[in-house]
Amino acid sequence: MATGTRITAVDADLLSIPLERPLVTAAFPIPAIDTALVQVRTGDGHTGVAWSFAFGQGKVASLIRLITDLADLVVGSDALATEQLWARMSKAVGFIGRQGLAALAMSTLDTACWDIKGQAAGQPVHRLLGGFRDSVEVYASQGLWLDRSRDELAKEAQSLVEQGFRAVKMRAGLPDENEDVARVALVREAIGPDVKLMVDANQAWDLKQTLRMAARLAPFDLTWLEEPMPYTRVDAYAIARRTMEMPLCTGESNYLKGELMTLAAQGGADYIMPDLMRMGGMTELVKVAHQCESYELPVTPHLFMEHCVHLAAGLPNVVWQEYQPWWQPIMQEPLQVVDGRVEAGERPGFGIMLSQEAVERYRV
Ligand code: SMN
Ligand code: MG
Repeated sequence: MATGTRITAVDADLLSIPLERPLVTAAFPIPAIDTALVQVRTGDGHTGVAWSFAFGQGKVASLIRLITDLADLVVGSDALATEQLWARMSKAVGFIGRQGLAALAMSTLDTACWDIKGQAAGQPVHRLLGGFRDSVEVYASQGLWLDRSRDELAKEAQSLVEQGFRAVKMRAGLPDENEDVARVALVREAIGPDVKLMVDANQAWDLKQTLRMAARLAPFDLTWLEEPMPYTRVDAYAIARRTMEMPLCTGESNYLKGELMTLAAQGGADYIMPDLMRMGGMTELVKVAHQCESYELPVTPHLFMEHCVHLAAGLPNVVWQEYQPWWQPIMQEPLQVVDGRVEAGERPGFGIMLSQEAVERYRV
């Protein structure tokens, strides 16, 4: 075993990163980004960084308890042995169930170890994964929430384009579907024909309504319609995908690779959207991305852009990273969007440099 990369300590901190205004989706409102920040330290001085989040400090406190429990299992082991660590963690949470908080806890530790893997090799993770591209197309996901008035929606959409985004995602799933259609029309008008537009309904509709809305939204040239139905209805997604011309995107709510691969195998989506933390970390996300390639399916990572730009830069079939700046306040160097793209960068590992001052400020 490489003793230099032996894990010596794991720190897990609860941060509450405030939002300027609460986010409103068809699923739930979000007042702050309560985060479990994990730093895995090794004997030779590397620190691997990852984080997960849950809605509410009580839930994050439980997550942190689970992370520190699993940390006892990994301290003393080689951080580079990610498959072995994952297998041991997965076995340890088998009784309580591997989904939910257990998946998030395993994912933070696993992903932090991937950071160390890159640092130990002196290479950015995207190059270890395959070095397919240097920069990644992103879409703006930080605005256009359901609470925006029509006026605010148009202004915000224009402002995102002025900030350099070439693609934006808006939310849908209001009680009045006429209002949803009017708002999509308004955003398309505001951004013009050349900026890409995604619409996320956060599971608000059933199959009939999804098909009806896909027809009503057809004139607005959507890049994809996201999570229109309850995520568990793989059968309905497969029917919708066969029926609709508009591309269908889902996957963010699934835990672990098995569920997602069922979705891919049954033809439930045109774009698979795995969530790094729900998947079980980078170890499992990479497997999902490779398997999707064999189904000729593009993958578009959900959130966690600081880590997932590396996946998107590394692999050919990983496209459209979601740009969500919730954790940018704790970075020394926020990611820059130029012409709708973000550079994956040349710093070793994920290249994440935390602002310790900001971490202190948001620590609960
Ligand atoms: C989303 C994810 C997490 C919180 C709110 C909204 C949304 C997305 O579904 O895809 O970003
Ligand atoms: Mg979504």
